[in-house]
Parts: sequence; C-alpha cells; structure tokens
Amino acid sequence: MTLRYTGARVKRVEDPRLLRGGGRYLADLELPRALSVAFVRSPHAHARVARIDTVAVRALAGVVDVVAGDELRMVTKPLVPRLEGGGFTPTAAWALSDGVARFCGEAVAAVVATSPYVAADARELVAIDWEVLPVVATLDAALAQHRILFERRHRHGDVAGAFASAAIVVAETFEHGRCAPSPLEPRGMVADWDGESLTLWSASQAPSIMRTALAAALDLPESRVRIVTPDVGGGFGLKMQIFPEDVAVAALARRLGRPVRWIEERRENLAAASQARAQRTSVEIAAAADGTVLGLRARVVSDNGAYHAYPTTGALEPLGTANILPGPYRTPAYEYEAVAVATHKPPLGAYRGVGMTMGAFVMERLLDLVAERAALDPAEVRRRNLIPREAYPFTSSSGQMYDSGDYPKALEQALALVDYDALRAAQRSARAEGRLIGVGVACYTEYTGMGSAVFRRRGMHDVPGFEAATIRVDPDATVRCSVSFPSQGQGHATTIAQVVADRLGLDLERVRVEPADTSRSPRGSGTFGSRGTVAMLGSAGAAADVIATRIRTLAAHRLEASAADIVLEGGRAWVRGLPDRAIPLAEIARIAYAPPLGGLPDGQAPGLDATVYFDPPGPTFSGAVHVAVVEVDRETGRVAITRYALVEDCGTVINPMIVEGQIHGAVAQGIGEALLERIVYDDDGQLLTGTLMDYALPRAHDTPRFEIEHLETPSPLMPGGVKGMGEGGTIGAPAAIANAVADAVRHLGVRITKLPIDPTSLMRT
Ligand code: MCN
Repeated sequence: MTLRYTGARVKRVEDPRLLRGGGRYLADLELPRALSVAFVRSPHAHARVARIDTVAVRALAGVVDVVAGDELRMVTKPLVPRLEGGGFTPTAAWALSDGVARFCGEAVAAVVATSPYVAADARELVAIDWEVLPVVATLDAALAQHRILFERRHRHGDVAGAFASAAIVVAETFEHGRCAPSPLEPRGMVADWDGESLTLWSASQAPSIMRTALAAALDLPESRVRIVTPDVGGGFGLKMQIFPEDVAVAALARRLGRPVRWIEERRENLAAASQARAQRTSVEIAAAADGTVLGLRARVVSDNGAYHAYPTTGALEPLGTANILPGPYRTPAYEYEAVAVATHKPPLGAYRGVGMTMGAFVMERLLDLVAERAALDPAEVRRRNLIPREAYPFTSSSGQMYDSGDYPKALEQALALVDYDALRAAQRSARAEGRLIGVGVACYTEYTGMGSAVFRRRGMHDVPGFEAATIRVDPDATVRCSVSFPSQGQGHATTIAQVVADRLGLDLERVRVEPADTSRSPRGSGTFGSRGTVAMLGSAGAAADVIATRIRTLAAHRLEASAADIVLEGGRAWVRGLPDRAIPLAEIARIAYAPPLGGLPDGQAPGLDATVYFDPPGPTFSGAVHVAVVEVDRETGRVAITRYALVEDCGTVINPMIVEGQIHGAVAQGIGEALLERIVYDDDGQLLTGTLMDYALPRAHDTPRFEIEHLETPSPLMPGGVKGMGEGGTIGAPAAIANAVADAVRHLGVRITKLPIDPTSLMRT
C-alpha cells in the first residue's frame, strides 16, 4: 500500500462547505408543522413544586400544550446511569423532575407553542408555588452531610514506608473551579413521531448510546428510535451525555403527534447543561533528597451536583484524576480515595480532558514544589522521575498499563524548542528589572482509545466501548463510509478519507464520509475519550482492507493474475510491473454489481461493501510536554502568555495539520481553564455567572502563537500504531500555565493552588 495521504498535511475536506456557510446544524432544520418547546426551570436550587397553574399560559395565542413533570412521569422512565463495583449511589433524573428541583435551572415543566418566541413568552406565564427546601451548595457542606454519590479506594506498594523514608514530604490541597464546556452550538433536539417510530435529530456525540437510552426511557424498541446527527458546532464531551430535556422533547413529540424542536439558549446551557471539574484534591508526595518520587497519597473529591450525568456518572471526574495522577512518572507507591458528593447544582459530566486536567495540574504543581525543596530546576526533577522509554510497557501505580512513550526525549525536545537555558537567563535579567516572568513545564500522559474492557473495569455498563464502520463502494467507484462515531469538528471526514483512500488506492475525493444516522450507520459508542482515531483505523481502515482484498480478487480474475500481484493506485488496478494494462476501479466495482456469466470469482457474493466492528484493546496512552512562558503584571495581576511550546506524541499521526489544529483548540480551552473560566454559585446555590459576560471564555487575543513539534512512539496495541490526542491540550495547558505563574510570583510568597488563577487572587495573596 502506498501511503499517499496517511501522515500528510491534507487540508480538511469539510472546510470549504462549512466556511461558505453551507453547514446544516440542528437549528437549521425546518420540519413542516414543527412546534417549539421552552422549558420552565427552577429559580431555586432546591424546591418542591407545590402547585402549578397553567391557565394563563394556555390562553396565550399559539400555545399548544403545557406539561408538568407528573404528566411526563406517566409516559417516560428516568435516566438512571449504572456503575458497578460498589461505592455507588444511583440517582434518577426524570424528564421534568420528580416534582422536586435539585438545582437552579432544572426543568420542571415545558411549554409547546407554534414559535420559539411564543414558547419563550409562555414560559414566563406558568405560575408555580414553590416550597423552598434546604440547600447544600458547597463541597464542604455535602461532605459534612455525607452526601456521597461515589467512593472508591486504591492502594499500591508500601505507601507508609515511602513516607517514612522520605527526605522531602510536600502536602498541599489543590482546587479546580466549575467550568462549562460551552460549545458554540448549545444543546437541542428536533423530534418527530410518525405514529409508530421516533426520529430524533440531535448533535449527539454518541448516537448509539442515545438511541438505547431514549428507547428505554420511552419504552420503545430500539428499532423504532432513529437518531440523526447533522453538522455539529462543537461538543467537547457535553454532547456525549443524554439529558432529561432529550427525553422530554422526544416524549412531547409522541404526545402531540407533531414535530417539536428545542434549541437551547446560552443561559440554559450555562445553567442546566452538565458542567465540569469542580474538584478538590488533597495530596501528599514523598520524595528522596535528590527529588526522586517515592510515594503519593491523594484524596480526590468532586462536587458532582445533584444527579449522575448519563452515561458517564459522577465517578468520571474523581476517578479520572485519581487514576492518572502518577502521570508519566515512576511513582512506586500510591494510595487514593476518589469521592463524588451531591450538591444542589447541575451534574458534572464529560468535558475535554475530564479528570486528567486536574491530575496533571496537581502532579505538575507537586513536582515543582518537590524541585523547590530539593533545590532542583523544575526540568531536572522531571528528568529524574520520568519513566524511561525502555521501561514501557509500564504498569502505573494506579494500575494503568502505559503501552508506549518516550517522555525523557519529549522533555529534552521541548526544552530545546524553547532554548530553555536562554529562557531562564532572560527570566533572571527580567527579574532584575522587576518584571515577573515565569516559565512552566508540564508533562502529562493521557488515556485514549478505550475499548469495552476499560469501561467494564470501571463498572460502566451504559457505554458499549466498541465502534464500527460500514464501507460501501458504488458501481462508479465512489466510496461511502458510515461510522458509529460522528465528528463534532475533529475533521473525521478528512482523516477517515485519508486512511480509506490509501487502502483502496483512490483519490481522496472519491471517499465520502456520511453523516451519522442510526438507521444506516452501524452501532457503536461515539466520539469521546479521544477514541476516534483508534476507532477509525480499527473499523474503517479494516473495512477498507476487506474491500481491497475483494477488489484485488476481482481484478486478478479479470487480468488473469494472482491477487497478491495486484496493485491498487490512482483509482486503477494493475498487475505489478504492468501499469499499462491497468483497469479503472469503477470497472471492477461494476463487475461486483453485475456478475458476469459464470458468476464472480472465488464464489464471491455480489455487491462491494463491508462492515467491521472494532473493540479497541486499549487504552493507549499518548502525551506531551508543554512549556509556557508568562508575564504577570505587577500592578494588575493580569497574566499574559508570551510563549507556548509543546512536543506531543500521539503515536503515528494521520494528519499533522489536524492534530495541530486540535492542539490549538484544546490549549485555548486550557487557557480558559487556567485563567478565565469559572461558574460561580452563591451559598443558596444561585448561579451568578449565567451569561457569557460573566463566564469568561478565552478570546483570540488570549491565545499565543503555538510552537509545536511531534514525536512518534507508535502504540504497540492499536492498528497503525495510532493514539488519540484531541483532549491533550486541555490537559497540559492549565498545568504548564499554573507552573509558569507560580514561577513568576513564588518569590513574592504567592502560592498557586487553585484554578482558574484570576488576577485578584494574585493581588490579594
Ligand atoms: N488525529 C490524527 N492522528 C492521530 C491522532 C489524531 O490525525 N494520531 C486526528 C484524528 O483523525 C481526528 C483528530 O485528530 O481528526 C482527533 O482525534 P482523536 O484524538 O482520536 O479524538 P476523537 O476523534 O475521538 O475526538 C474526540 C476528542 C475529544 S474527547 C473532545 S472532548 C473533543 C476533541 O477531540 N471535542 C472537540 N476535539 C474537538 N474538536 C472540535 N473541533 N470540537 C469538539 O467538540
């Protein structure tokens, strides 16, 4: 196989259409007679619906229906995500609550009207008498009341011995505020009931999981629920979840027998969609006098909110942090306790880097503190602790099997990229002038490409874990790929086409990736946990191989040669050494659809398609070394990122341009987490950051120019040696930036233990 596209900087095939405004997003979908849904949401963090009066709203012209929770409870089941393995308290999230709202913004009733504007006006007319109940608004209050949703413990090695023999012990508590995934396109759903079946258009990252969940919630066979995924304006993990609003919209379409649509408003997105992080980790690290890490103890507690998100559960954030905390370092002894507590807030869910962002932030801050105590440069303490390449495969002290990596090399490459010694010298002279320059280094490893074994080991039963691809070659040799893992912007239409085109010897333009539609696409899990690349190699790549073998057999028969000697290239097939006798692939494809007299060779059946299911034997661990340089303004505490460099390793790279684009986007989100983004609730559980004026997202001028280099340590586990990387930037950036800011202000006695680092916190300390 000639690799014409795989590994090349191929421009994204989806972009011309999207850039010209040709994208078709959920809100662009117009169905005849469609009605609009607006949700009536609780203004209280914890309150019972004592009485609900809908007389006034029903009188409003254009209002078609008003439903309260009890009406939908008769026709739906709640979302009850499962987690096996003990320590888990389930929650049930009903379509419009069970009559008690458990966070400010929870939907308790819905209005259906002829336009979104009427629905929004009508929502205001629904009169509710609330019985306000006591609120548990903080992690501490939830801990004090023992409101535990999830709890797991782990110990490996002689932790007590490690601490007893340590010359250096550092104890610290780190916190990460709540943040909101904030895709440009918020949530939504368009639902249509034809009297027998439901068609649901949703920007879902996980259509197969959504179909299973909604079929169960509506008590329908899965064959009567179809999920269609249009273009998606970002998901970032948020849209892998299934929400009570999804159940409500689907149930309303069935109830009314007319199409209904709900397009979430930004305020609703900030108030009622799943949120992320909200974690406190108390940790102790034991090290020898030379900075060698001997042991680690951690108590990871996340403020999960009121419900487990479906299907991820409240285990996702604390367990993710606890498992990844040892990072790419030899950490012989480790014990952790991972806890999620229930507060009256929206649930925590998946968000790019989930759990791992906090893990990297904590470990990287700790290593800098160890370096300080051991009087070492931060780069040196890492050199002394990174797992050497030859030690892979390496089982971490949290039980993760790291398949491959070369972090010592990545570190040296990153230091060379920024000319680290010169940077430190420049920092010293700037310091002499009173300027606060800091340099932060962060190394992280990241689990990607998980398969069913990982989800089962974690006890997660609502995430199947496998993926699949169907490839159909039309008689004109156009190749159509249909996969179980839709793209939210990652560029799958390009990278899948690269992989498939190479295997079939076709021009890229001949390969089309079709939108996800559960009536046509194979069943799988979805795009999350940086599984897409692994999935596409294992399913679409393998399906293309099956088809290539069939094409070779057909061509060999036609050319009277052996299939092993057939070359597929440039849309043609020929016998090795005889390119003059090439036949176009379209001619071969036509044979598959119009068998000649005597039938197809080797008893082949007609048609030219293949479906391959793939259960990744992972995870496979990718990672990077990030270096951030910041300048802190002495007067205002404002942090400016003046340089940002990184060396990333995601195994074999399919498309370096896309990988770099993914890094740009993910680091931008990491910058938001490090410096800007914080969802704030007051002590009554009231949301104080309900608009994007209050919740600060990073803007173009907050992002620096990125200096990126690649290092490839192919995965020995995954087809083609690929690893995922889509979340990496969000994992590395907060840690590197936090270390850089700490480095800039440490001599002033300022400690960096909380994200985001806002200027006022720097000024006040
Ligand atoms: N890639 C590659 N070679 C590799 C690894 C990746 O060329 N060795 C390419 C892939 O082909 C793919 C992209 O990089 O086009 C990301 O691949 P991967 O890391 O496998 O991640 P997924 O495709 O599974 O995407 C999910 C990941 C996650 S978990 C979140 S959250 C996320 C993200 O990627 N959300 C995104 N990137 C996003 N990008 C956009 N624009 N929007 C989102 O919502």
